[in-house]
Amino acid sequence: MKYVVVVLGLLIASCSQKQVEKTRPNIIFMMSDDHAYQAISAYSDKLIQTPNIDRIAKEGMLFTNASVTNSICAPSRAVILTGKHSHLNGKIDNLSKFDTTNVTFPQLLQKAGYQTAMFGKLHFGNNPKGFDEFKILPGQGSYYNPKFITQKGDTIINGYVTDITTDLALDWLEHRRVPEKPFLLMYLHKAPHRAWYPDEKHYKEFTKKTFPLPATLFDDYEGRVAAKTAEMNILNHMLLSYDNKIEEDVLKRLKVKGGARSEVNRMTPEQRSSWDSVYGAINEDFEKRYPTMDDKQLMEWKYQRYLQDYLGTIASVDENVGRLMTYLDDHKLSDNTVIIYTSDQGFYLGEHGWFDKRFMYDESFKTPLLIKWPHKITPGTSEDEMVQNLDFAQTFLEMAGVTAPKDMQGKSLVPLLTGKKEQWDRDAVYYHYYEYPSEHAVKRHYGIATKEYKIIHFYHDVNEWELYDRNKDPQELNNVFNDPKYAPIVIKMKQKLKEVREKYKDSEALDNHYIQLYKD
Ligand code: SGN
Ligand code: CA
Repeated sequence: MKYVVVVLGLLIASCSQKQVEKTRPNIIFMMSDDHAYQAISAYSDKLIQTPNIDRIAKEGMLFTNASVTNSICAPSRAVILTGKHSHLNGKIDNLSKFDTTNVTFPQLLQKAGYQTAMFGKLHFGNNPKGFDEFKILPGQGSYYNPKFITQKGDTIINGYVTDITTDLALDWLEHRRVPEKPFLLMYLHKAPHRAWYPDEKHYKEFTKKTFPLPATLFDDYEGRVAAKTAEMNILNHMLLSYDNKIEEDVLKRLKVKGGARSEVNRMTPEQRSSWDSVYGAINEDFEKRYPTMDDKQLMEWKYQRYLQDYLGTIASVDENVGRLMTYLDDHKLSDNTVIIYTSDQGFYLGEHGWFDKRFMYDESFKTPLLIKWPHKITPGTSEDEMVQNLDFAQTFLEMAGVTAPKDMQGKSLVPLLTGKKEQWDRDAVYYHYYEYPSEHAVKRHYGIATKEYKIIHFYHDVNEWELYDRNKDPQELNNVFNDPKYAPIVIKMKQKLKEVREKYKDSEALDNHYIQLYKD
């Protein structure tokens, strides 16, 4: 009898434990690299259809005012993992190594019983902590036949990076997932990072397309000192070889500065011959047309070439997001899995004549954010509150019932996700970019955005202020900082900026510290 009671007791205990596990959701964090919200049809269908990514918003929430705190790759990832601004987590730019003494949310989830895995691009210079399994790309990684860093050493996997990243995630879900545990899966795409190499199916499709020109493609940067000196203009700084895939021989004949197209050298003979069959014709056509092109025509030609390849890589991302979601459906995992889709920052798709990111102007400051959380989020909702990548760590910890460390600086999004908007009181977000002097020559700057205004201070080798009226001038073409009509707003915004810097523990002393570090 005693024996029966003990066995029964154990059975009840293990059943209730399994039930407890089911109450904590699985979390899939999907992030692409440089994916502009302009290139997700849930935001705008002018450029591309992304039905699978859109499904996350259809069944969940679309954030229309999500931003990053520092619009560049590795710093954004460090903010996401630590829930702390760059000036406190120390990863201010892409060049320095991530300080692994930082506590990250995956470590905390792992400690709380989550099974954790990461696949794809991290870009930290060191391996992630807090993961049961990881297979990550070294640095930026490659599109074709990429190398991966694994816990068992480096390996080259033949194929296309976006498909492979998904294969790795599916293989882990299928063969190594522990069903009794909730899981955290970080599924991180390299695409659509420069230099934009689509797979065969999508370059065949996208090189035939023509896209509408953005209204600010020929921006003259009047009134904006740092915009004028930046080196990311499609006409002047995008490379015909590396970016637009014009062969060196063709450029030599046209007497235009050349450059390497290193990714083609990674291709197998079959991949290369298929590539050349499509891009060879583009080269022939360009060689004929180039001698008669003026600057406007060349700008428009480069813009079209840019978008064809950039969007082609996104079509693969969308299809692969679909593959992963179908797996979840087929294995009855969708119902208890939170899916987040975002990018490490936004990107310019010709707005202001640019490619790349880094600035606090909207296209690179804002980032896509779509979240699906069955039974919690009302499907098909849209949210315009100012949320940031800084908030993700605390959000995931709250979803998992884990108390966040006190020194994390974001705010859990759970109230916004679950219809308790009255608990949300943020009225400004903070931004600080550091990587200068560097590629693309975007000067150091910090600022705040409210729903109505944005104030930015460019410092280091300049001392320039900018103010934008976000409602009247959404394209951010008119810097009204010196307009007397806005003098009272300038006073208010400067005061608010000071308060926000103090709140987040940023300071001139830290600005100088990071300038000094950069020199050393
Ligand atoms: C590379 C790119 C840049 C890009 C940075 C940072 N140049 O250096 O255009 O701004 O990455 O991107 S490239 O010649 O190597 O393509 S980030 O997403 O990693 O921050
Ligand atoms: Ca990036």
